[in-house]
Amino acid sequence: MISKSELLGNLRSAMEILRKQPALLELPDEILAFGDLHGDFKTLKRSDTIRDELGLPAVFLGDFVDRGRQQVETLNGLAERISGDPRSIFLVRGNHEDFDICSRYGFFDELRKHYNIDHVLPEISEFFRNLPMAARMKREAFFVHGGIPAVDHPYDIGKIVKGKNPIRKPELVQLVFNDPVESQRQVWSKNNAPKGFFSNSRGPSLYTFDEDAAKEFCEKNEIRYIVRAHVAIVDGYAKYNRYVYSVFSSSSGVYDRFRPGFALIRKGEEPELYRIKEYIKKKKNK
Ligand SMILES: [Mn+2]
Repeated sequence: MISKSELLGNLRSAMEILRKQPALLELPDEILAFGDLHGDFKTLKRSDTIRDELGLPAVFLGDFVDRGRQQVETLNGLAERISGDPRSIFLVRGNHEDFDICSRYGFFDELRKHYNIDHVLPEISEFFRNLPMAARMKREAFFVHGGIPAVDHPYDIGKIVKGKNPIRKPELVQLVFNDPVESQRQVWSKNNAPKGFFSNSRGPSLYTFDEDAAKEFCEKNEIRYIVRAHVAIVDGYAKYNRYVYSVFSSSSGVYDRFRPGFALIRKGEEPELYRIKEYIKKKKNK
C-alpha cells in the first residue's frame, strides 16, 4: 500500500499545478479522453501505454475514486502523473470528487483501512477543490464529467468557476451530474426548465438534456460537440447524437465485466472511439 507520506507528497505536488490551472482548462489540439476510472489503476497504467505509443496527452473526465478496487492507487497515480508532467495529463472533476459522495460510495472506507483518515482528508479536500470543472479544445469540443447546466441556458462556459467541497453552486452541480437523453426516451419536462431539459432520475435538482439543448449550447460556446463521462457503459463509449459523446473507462469492482473505452480527439476531425484493451492488442499484433 502507498505510505501516507507518499500520498500526501504527491497530492501536494499536484496541487501546485492544479492551483494555477483555470476552472475551464484549455486543451491542446490533439488529445486522448478517458472517462470514469473508479479506482481502476490497471486502466490508468494502460492509458500510459496508449499515451506513450501516440505521443499524445490525455484528459481524465472525473470519478477517479469510489466503487473500484484500487482507489487510493488511482488517485495517487493521477497526482503523481500530473506533477511529473503537467502538459501530458489533465484532470477534470467528477461528482465523486466530493466528500458528500465519496464518504458514502467507498472511498472513505478505503482510506480508513490504510490511514488515520483525519490525517489525509485535508489534502484530499484541497486536491478536489483545485480541480478544473471542465475543459475546452477551442472551436472544437467541450469536455465535462456530466453535462450542460439548465441554468441560464444556453450556458456560457466562460462563467465556470472552481467548486467548493462539497460542490454547492447549482450550475457546477449540474456540470458534474447532468446527462444527455435519447429523444425517443420517455422523459418528463420540469416546471420552468428551458426547452430541451427534462427530469433526471439521479435527483430533483438535476436534469437531462436533448440534442436541441446540446446544439444550442455548442453554438453559443463556438464548439462542435461535447465529450463527457458519468454514465457506466459496458462497451466503453457511446455517441448519443451529433453533439454528445460519452466515454467510460473502468473495469474494476462492480464494473468487472465492462470494456473500458477512450476517445481520440483531433481538431477538425470526428472523434475516434476505441476500447482500450482491443486498441493495445491491435497495436501489439502489428
Ligand atoms: Mn459520475
